[in-house]
Amino acid sequence: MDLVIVLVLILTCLLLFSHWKRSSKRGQLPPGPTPLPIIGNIHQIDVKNVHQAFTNFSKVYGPVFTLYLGMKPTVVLHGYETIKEALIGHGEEFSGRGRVPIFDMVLKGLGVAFSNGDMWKESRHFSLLTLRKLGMGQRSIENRIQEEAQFLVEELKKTNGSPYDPTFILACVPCNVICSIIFQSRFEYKDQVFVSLMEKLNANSKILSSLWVQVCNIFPVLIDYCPGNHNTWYKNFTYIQSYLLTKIKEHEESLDVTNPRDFIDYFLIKEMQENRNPQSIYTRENLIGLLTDMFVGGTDTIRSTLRFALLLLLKHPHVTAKIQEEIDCVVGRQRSPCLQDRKQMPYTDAVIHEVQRFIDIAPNNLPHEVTCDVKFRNYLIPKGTTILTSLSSALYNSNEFPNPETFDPGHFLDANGNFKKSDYFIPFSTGKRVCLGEGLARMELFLFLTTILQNFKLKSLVPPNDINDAPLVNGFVVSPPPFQLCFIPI
Ligand code: HEM
Ligand SMILES: *[C@@H]1O[C@H](CO)[C@@H](O)[C@H](O)[C@H]1NC(C)=O
Ligand SMILES: CC(=O)N[C@H]1CO[C@H](CO)[C@@H](O)[C@@H]1O
Repeated sequence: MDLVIVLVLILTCLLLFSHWKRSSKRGQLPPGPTPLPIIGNIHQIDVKNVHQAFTNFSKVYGPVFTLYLGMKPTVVLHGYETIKEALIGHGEEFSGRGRVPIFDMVLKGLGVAFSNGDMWKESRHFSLLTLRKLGMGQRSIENRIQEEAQFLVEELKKTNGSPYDPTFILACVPCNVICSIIFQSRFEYKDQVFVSLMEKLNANSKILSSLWVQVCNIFPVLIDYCPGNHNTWYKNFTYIQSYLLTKIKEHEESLDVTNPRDFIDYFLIKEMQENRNPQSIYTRENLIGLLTDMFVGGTDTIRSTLRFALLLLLKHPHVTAKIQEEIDCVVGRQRSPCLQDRKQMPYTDAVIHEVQRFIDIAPNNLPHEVTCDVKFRNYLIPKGTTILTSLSSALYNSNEFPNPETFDPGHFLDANGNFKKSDYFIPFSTGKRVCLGEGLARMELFLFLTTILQNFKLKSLVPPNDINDAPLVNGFVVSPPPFQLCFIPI
């Protein structure tokens, strides 16, 4: 038989099969564009402008619609009200994590970010509680961040005000904060062990944003059968995880149960208490999974936000000047900024919120999954269906934030210049899966940015109006275009 005929036959069968599947069991899924066999609706989604593509679909099909990414139906939730109704109103049902095959490869369902069920619940509860405990006391997380901010300032001084690309250092800084929380010590930026850890992390965040990996996530069979950079990804994580294992072993030898020092110590203590329980989540493998989650979740997100913040500050020098006035007035030059200062610095607070709103770092959140059959707005979403939530649609809502395409700290200020909260501010998502590091992230963004601006004038290499702030959208996290700037000591 002719190859073409075979292909046509296969395609026809698949088409019939997919129609049959949709018209029977999946009959009550929300409406959406008609999918093609195998690729589904992928050809109808402009990957360069997913937000606009989703907005367009929502105009035709309403705020809840179904897209087929490959063969899998995915329900998209568009608009703040819809997202709130699902992630908060039906919090439990929408709290599952959708499958991300490339992460399953390394985490195997362990840890917190890509796990489900009791593993997720207990891991999340433990992590939040431990972060809270570590947030208090003499060596609190705030102190650790302040200390790291001073090291950053020293490093930036070494550039002598010459043009500098801060991409690498701005990943080192949040990574060191995680190290400090997990195993109590930070690294010198030039430390060989640290540099190679950073290289692996950076290489992997590049891989995560490659087109090939997006394809693998939609067609997971490729991961098992094709060569490709997902293999480097796996090896790099294995390297990081074997380093973490040596750290855990060191901790076991020096553990003092009456005086836990860091995240690993708290976990080991819990592991000892639970060792009779065969269902315990306190296992070596899960600890490594949790630590990997924190490195991955806590490094790239902060780096991208800080870099983007610097770029926007260069583009809007009057905004920078106003923050520096506020720093002069509230903090002065003699001491480091601390979290207490934030309450008296409404303008700075508004700018940081506006940066996060404007850059919209995770436009479609991490995928969720419904944990059981859910009736939602007259539709029936079957258990296990992937749910995408368009965080962009809330952050760029034009009633809540007039002229959403404009960077304007006024979006978070009232008429008297006080900070104005908004429910639509959900860059960390919302509900039961809300970013586990939100508190930590907000501390870092405030302390790092104010410490930088307390110590340096930022100088752009091109006139502010010529600065390109078009984001590079790829994978889960958005990043700014490459740029250099000068840090001129004040
Ligand atoms: C600007 C900084 C950050 C942003 C914008 C951000 C954003 C997000 C988003 C959108 C999610 C997915 C929420 C959902 O599924 O509904 C998430 C999850 C998560 N983030 Fe962050 N994040 C940031 C920083 C951090 C930091 C510093 C950590 C370090 C501990 C962290 C750890 C995590 C973890 C472990 C999860 C998974 C939570 C779960 O699945 O239950 N993130 N983050
Ligand atoms: C959205 O719709 C507008 C007008 O119908 C069209 O011009 C635009 O190309 C669409 N954008 C995307 C990304 O699909
Ligand atoms: C251990 C390992 O496989 N490391 C790789 C991490 O990623 C970089 C960049 O892709 C590779 O060059 C390394 O070999």
